[in-house]
Amino acid sequence: MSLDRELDQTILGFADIQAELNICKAKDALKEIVTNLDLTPEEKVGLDSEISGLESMLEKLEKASVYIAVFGMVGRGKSSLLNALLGEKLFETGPIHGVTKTTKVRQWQLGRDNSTHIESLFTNSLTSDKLSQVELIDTPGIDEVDGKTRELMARQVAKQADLLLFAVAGDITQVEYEALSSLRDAGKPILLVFNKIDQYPEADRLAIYNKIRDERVRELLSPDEIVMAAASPLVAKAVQRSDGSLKVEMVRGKPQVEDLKLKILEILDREGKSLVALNSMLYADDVNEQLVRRKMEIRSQSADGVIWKGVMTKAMAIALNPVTVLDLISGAIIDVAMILTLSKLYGIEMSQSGAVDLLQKIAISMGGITASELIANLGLSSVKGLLGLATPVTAGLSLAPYLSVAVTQAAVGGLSSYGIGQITKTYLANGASWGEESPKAVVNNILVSLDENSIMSRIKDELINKLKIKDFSQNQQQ
Ligand SMILES: Nc1nc2c(ncn2[C@@H]2O[C@H](COP(=O)(O)OP(=O)(O)OP(=O)(O)O)[C@@H](O)[C@H]2O)c(=O)[nH]1
Ligand SMILES: [Mg+2]
Repeated sequence: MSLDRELDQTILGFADIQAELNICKAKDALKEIVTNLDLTPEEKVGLDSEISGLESMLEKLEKASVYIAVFGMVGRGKSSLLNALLGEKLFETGPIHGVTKTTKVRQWQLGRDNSTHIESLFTNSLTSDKLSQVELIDTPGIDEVDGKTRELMARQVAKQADLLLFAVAGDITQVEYEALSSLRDAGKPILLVFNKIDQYPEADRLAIYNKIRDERVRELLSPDEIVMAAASPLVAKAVQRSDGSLKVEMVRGKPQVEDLKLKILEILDREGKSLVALNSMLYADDVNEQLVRRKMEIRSQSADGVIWKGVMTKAMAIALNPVTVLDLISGAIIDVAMILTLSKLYGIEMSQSGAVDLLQKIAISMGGITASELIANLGLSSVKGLLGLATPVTAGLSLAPYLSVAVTQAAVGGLSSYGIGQITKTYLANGASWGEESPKAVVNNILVSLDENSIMSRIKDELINKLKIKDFSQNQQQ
């Protein structure tokens, strides 16, 4: 059997090493590779941070919990806003000021049984998913408790929260400004929610909004941190009197909190908490189309982030690892970790052996850039192996040719992970199915659509940057 075939077997004949492939061991294996390499501290930092990045991502996915707290003066609709987000009246509300006396927490329930078409794609997998949750924290009005206690309470809650909402119901007062300003000090993302907009005619509402934005909170908040809502709007309804005549009555209408939901989602995404947000929002009621589309976009962006992380981890491992066979094994471990991470992102339960199977299937369908091809076509393995084994990576003079080979090889390895990642993403987005077509056709379509050159040069650039290889581009051109 040729060496290339043997290597392919190593990758594809995973049955034997499946047992080894749990995430912990993968991490250990990667760490060991790093430790055993004769690397400069600088090089180590690069690889270490990649590995721990992937690690912490996995951990976060495993036990992520996000806290969103609402603040504001009494009666501004804090509890109503949270209820509107929940789609359920879990927090007590009422016209008398000071309804909420103490801080209360409720979980934003997942897995509600009111799925729309797109939601149902994920339903099976998510209902049993204890992964991520969003906790909503309601607080008493800031003018309900005395100054010192208020300050202390607010600060404590703000410290635990990942996102702060501040509810107002019109132009903001001095007390509100001061509270907002001290909350800003907590260093958490804040949304100022202008609630009860149904109480103002359109023109007034805009005037107030503009005033808040341009005059009141200019120094504290950027315009996109302000959002309008009506948590519990009053709407006119015609009702029939007993004598048959009609009268108009004000009743509670449907909450308008879509903009708020979108903003929350955007912020959590920016803070690297999108997964959690996605899962919950996906199952919150009244998810409108816009929200669903945005969620799909964000999910896709997060997936691309995960893929890129996998790509660079793989590229780094290959670039810094002088033993080709190990490259492939650790490379496969990284791919498996990437697949598992993506499956969690898409809320699709997948065991490690499931991930290995999927990788195997993809690798077979990919053909073109499987491991053996990557080594054989470039004819780099021996060069790299020789250089890598003969001299420590850091041995001055030999570094440049080694790196030039290593970086190219790493980029090819990274490219294959990129392909694997994109294919996995498509598969998962389709509800863990290849759809109408054969896996091979799906894989081919995706591979054809990849701009290999630009992906490879992006990997190389980032790699060179990470390894802090100076003058490398000159070497490469010679
Ligand atoms: N018209 C209108 N009324 C609202 C809206 N949101 C809340 N309300 C009403 O405002 C009153 C106060 O709402 P809550 O949610 O209890 O306000 P809160 O800020 O939690 O009040 P405290 O707990 O007392 O500090 C209730 O009667 C709500 O029905 C809204 O968007 N429009
Ligand atoms: Mg309340």
